[in-house]
Amino acid sequence: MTGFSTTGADTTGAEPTTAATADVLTTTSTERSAAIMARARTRFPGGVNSPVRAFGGVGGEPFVAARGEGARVWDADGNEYIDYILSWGPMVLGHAPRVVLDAVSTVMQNGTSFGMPTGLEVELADRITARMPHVEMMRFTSSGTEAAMTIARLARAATGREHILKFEGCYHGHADGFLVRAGSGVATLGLPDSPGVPDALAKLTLTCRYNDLDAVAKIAREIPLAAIMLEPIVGNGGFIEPTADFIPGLRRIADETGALLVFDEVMTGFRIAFGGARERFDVVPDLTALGKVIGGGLPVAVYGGRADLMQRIAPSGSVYQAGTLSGNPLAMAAGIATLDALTRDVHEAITAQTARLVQGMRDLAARHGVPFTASHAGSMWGFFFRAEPAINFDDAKQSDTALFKRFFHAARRRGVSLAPSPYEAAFMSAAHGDREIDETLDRLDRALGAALAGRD
Ligand code: KE4
Repeated sequence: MTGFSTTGADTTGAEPTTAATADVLTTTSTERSAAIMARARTRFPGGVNSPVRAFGGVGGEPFVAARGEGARVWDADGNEYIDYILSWGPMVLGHAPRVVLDAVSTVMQNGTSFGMPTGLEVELADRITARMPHVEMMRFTSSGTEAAMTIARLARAATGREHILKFEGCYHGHADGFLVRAGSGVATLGLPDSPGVPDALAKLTLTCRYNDLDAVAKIAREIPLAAIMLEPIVGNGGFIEPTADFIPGLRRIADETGALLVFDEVMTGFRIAFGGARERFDVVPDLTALGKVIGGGLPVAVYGGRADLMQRIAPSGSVYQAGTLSGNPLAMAAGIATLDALTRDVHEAITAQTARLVQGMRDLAARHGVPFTASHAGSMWGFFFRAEPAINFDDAKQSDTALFKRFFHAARRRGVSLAPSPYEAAFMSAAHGDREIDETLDRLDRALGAALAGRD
């Protein structure tokens, strides 16, 4: 597949500006990045506005982004990288896609926020329901945290029950009740769970190991659950897929015990399948959270599902949730343009590129003789330095995280931007053409050799 040029620039022929032929980036310097971070540390905790960006999981100086275009990002010192963080999932078309820039530029001429309904919200909602018919009714928020926390509130109101079951390593945003054995930055920083969460609240969140149906059945029989909530494919404990019987089993247990089944698809939505987890696993949840891709890089998330449940949300019902910038017209425009460009054919093409990268990584790891497992679902992928696939977060934690850290830095030095944590998934975009995949595999091959030799 040639590069999906979404920025107007021909990404297939462009010569990378960094000396990619050298083994490591002939980096100009890191002075500008370091100077920015020195100032940032006087303004923000850890110098960042979200913990995982601080590189706590891998050490070293954080990446200070300056610009992105297609599959590539440049740091504040002008070093170029092929990017697989992609803003932790949203940039499914690549950075600065022309279709999104044009849509947002057009809409912003009419104003940027009204605090009133606009037609754009309905346009984006129609596109979501067209691909996920189980999301019969929905409500936009500005973050996945708001979407997930409201689902918890709604599930408790609808069932009259208080306990929610989540899975170790899954992350559903930073609302108090979810910071219990969570994944993502909580796991990356090895936080025992977050101080400040009242015990009385934490006790209402039960956890068990992902893929452990027996444990779920036991808990659900003993304690009335408002909801069983999961990432249909874990992206916040590293990339962990469900066993074949897991999600159908959760549906059965939820139906038998009166709990609601909730898919947190903030990360998996429009990535693991064109129609998300319902299409991939043929299981219909009662409620769903979405985010990231549906905002095309602007702050958008949504919660929705069965209309009879959603009608309980104010002002139709009495379950309260609100947001000043919910349904923001610029964010709606970015989401509409993204989903319109993300056709089934484009999704399949990105999936094929992801498959090529994952297989290429398996092959290079085998050549180096290192225990390695990698997998993907659609345009979301991940890997661990361990021999067998991880089926739960305990498995993920037993991977070779020391080698991951060396590999991460060696890859960065060779112009590949991976997530700075073994407990994060990676992503692919429509802008990653054959050239980017080939360059990536060559650079990662050399990076792994350096990491195994203890070199940078
Ligand atoms: P936000 O509040 O960050 O928009 O969404 C929270 C959230 C909810 N559910 C899932 C499955 C998620 O992956 C997320 C956020 N994902 C992380 C990446 N692992 C966001 C990156 C960050 O925290 O900086």
